Amino acid sequence: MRSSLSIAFFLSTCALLLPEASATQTKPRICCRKLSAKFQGQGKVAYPDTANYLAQNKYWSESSFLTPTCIFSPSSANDVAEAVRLFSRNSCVFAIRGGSHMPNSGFSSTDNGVLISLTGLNKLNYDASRNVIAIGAGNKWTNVYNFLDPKNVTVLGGRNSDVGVSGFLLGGGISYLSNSYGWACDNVVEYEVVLADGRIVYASNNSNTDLLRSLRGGSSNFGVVTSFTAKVYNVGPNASGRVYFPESSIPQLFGPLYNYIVNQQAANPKYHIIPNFVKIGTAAPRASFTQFYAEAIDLASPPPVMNQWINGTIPLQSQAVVNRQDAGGLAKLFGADAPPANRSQWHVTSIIADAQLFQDIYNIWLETSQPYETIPGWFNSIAMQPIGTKYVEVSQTSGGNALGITAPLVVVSANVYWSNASDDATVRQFLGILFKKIKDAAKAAGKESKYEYLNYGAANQKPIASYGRESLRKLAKAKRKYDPYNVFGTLVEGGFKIPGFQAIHG
Ligand SMILES: Cc1cc2nc3c(=O)[nH]c(=O)nc-3n(C[C@H](O)[C@H](O)[C@H](O)COP(=O)(O)OP(=O)(O)OC[C@H]3O[C@@H](n4cnc5c(N)ncnc54)[C@H](O)[C@@H]3O)c2cc1C
Ligand SMILES: *[C@@H]1O[C@H](CO)[C@@H](O)[C@H](O)[C@H]1NC(C)=O
Ligand SMILES: *[C@@H]1O[C@H](CO)[C@@H](O)[C@H](O)[C@H]1NC(C)=O
Ligand SMILES: *[C@@H]1O[C@H](CO)[C@@H](O)[C@H](O)[C@H]1NC(C)=O
Ligand SMILES: *[C@@H]1O[C@H](CO)[C@@H](O)[C@H](O)[C@H]1NC(C)=O
Ligand SMILES: *[C@@H]1O[C@H](CO)[C@@H](O)[C@H](O)[C@H]1NC(C)=O
Ligand SMILES: CC(=O)N[C@H]1CO[C@H](CO)[C@@H](O)[C@@H]1O
Repeated sequence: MRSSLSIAFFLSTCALLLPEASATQTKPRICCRKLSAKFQGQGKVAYPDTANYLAQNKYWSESSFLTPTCIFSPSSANDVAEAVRLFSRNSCVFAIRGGSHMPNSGFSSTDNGVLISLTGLNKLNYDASRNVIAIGAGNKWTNVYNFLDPKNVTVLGGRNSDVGVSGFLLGGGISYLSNSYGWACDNVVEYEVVLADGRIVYASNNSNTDLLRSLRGGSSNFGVVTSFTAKVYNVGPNASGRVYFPESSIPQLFGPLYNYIVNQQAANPKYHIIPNFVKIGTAAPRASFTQFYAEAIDLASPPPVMNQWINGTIPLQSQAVVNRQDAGGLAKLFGADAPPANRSQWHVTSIIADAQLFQDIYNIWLETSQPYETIPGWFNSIAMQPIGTKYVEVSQTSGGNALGITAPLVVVSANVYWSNASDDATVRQFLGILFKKIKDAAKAAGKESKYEYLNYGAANQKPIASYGRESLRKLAKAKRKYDPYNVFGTLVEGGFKIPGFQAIHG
């Protein structure tokens, strides 16, 4: 009954809004012209081959690069409101570019319409009395950390500082402080949002709480978020670093990793680890464990939860790097460590923690990737990141999120880089095969989990569908209320859609 309703609704939406085939070429030009007229003399609308256009049409991964008809660079929520109202009224296709780190082509980029580039929404307003910071949606985490580090406070943000604030927070957000405070999105107390009809609304604990919940995982389906107000934490001195293990040590890691997840994580919320396995070209694989401890520790004698990886019981490949750093500092370090990629693709699933399954997944990954490792520029990694009990608890006490996670799990994600566009199809095929095998192994072990983390999703995945019935029912209800004509499902062609509200392509 629900699905037939949404189909009927959806069809009426199409009739209202989808441009006719013959009009698809001229429509974006008309919208660009109208935008240029509305914002005349303000330098906010840029056309191909101009310096402004080239400056805003940059992506972390070259594979996201497309050629929008024009690029609109707002400097206020009002500017965004004017533009979105214009796009809705004229049925113009548009895309929203935050920090440009999502490597899925056509998500924060478009070939068929106007690109709204949020870079100019770069305000940072720290309110020490309320312990919050209002962050303009065009910021990258670097700007936020540079601003807050001297104040000795921090927020839950990217573990790589080059990542954008917007996409990260709208998909969830795994931060160095998540084991204490949950998903980064659980720490956003207010969203300023431009809806499809051009209204500017606020979603918080006191107003539009259904929108607040929907924006915590609902990505670009409800509006253009122009500002996020996030909780600020007084995190004291801290320690961090990264340790590498050689191939021969890898089998010894899975038992302790399982033990950490089920027995140690909840009791050590200040500790955070990113367990990652890396294969560069035909070189031997290695493990790379990034660590963060949000407290002053004796570096000569680290707490056992950290020491188990760095004291040599499991032989290391290279010296553990454990330094005093602030959260921003480590993220900035790793920002420099992961330079923009030529081509990049993520893929994601989740499992229930199990030591044997970790080992099996590692073996599957190694075996399945072997035939592909001669692809030029090959960098292939797989991470197993625990989402512990705190993540689940915190979202329940901070107004809820849309992710639908009710029990701890482990996010398993692959991230591949390569050089040539001619290898795109082969790499995507590889990731499809790899994740089918991983899911089959999890099922066989009785450890499957449906959740797919949106921010690590490939374009052909459906992460929002993985949030579960209860969450989808609430998302659909909020969708009908805040975007009744499904502008963000149809005119915004790219991005992960809510089932029943996706655009028809082709
Ligand atoms: C090197 C690297 C490191 C990463 N590290 C982490 C990490 O530590 N933790 C983690 O959880 N994730 C991490 N990620 C994943 C990251 O969270 C996602 O790629 C995220 O989507 C990036 O956000 P963005 O604003 O930069 O991306 P964009 O590509 O600009 O946007 C992503 C999506 O969000 C939409 N969107 C962006 N801004 C808005 C807005 N204001 N309103 C409405 N819709 C909007 C876009 O249209 C697009 O669909 C990392 C990614 C990379 C490449
Ligand atoms: C931040 O901490 C440092 C070192 O503890 C201290 O010297 C400095 O005054 C602090 N800054 C602020 C703004 O509190
Ligand atoms: C390494 O640290 C772990 C955890 O504290 C401990 O159990 C182990 O005995 C230590 N090994 C060595 C060689 O110090
Ligand atoms: C890209 O592919 C071409 C043709 O297959 C090859 O000649 C070239 O070396 C590749 N580029 C890189 C950077 O390896
Ligand atoms: C939001 O409301 C919930 C429930 O009333 C409360 O527990 C939580 O602390 C509030 N969060 C904020 C940030 O005010
Ligand atoms: C990869 O990207 C860099 C920087 O953008 C560029 O100089 C180089 O030519 C690209 N390589 C390939 C193979 O496309
Ligand atoms: C966020 C934060 O408080 N980080 C601290 C980490 O430790 C360094 C060095 O002790 C401090 O300078 C940072 O302020």
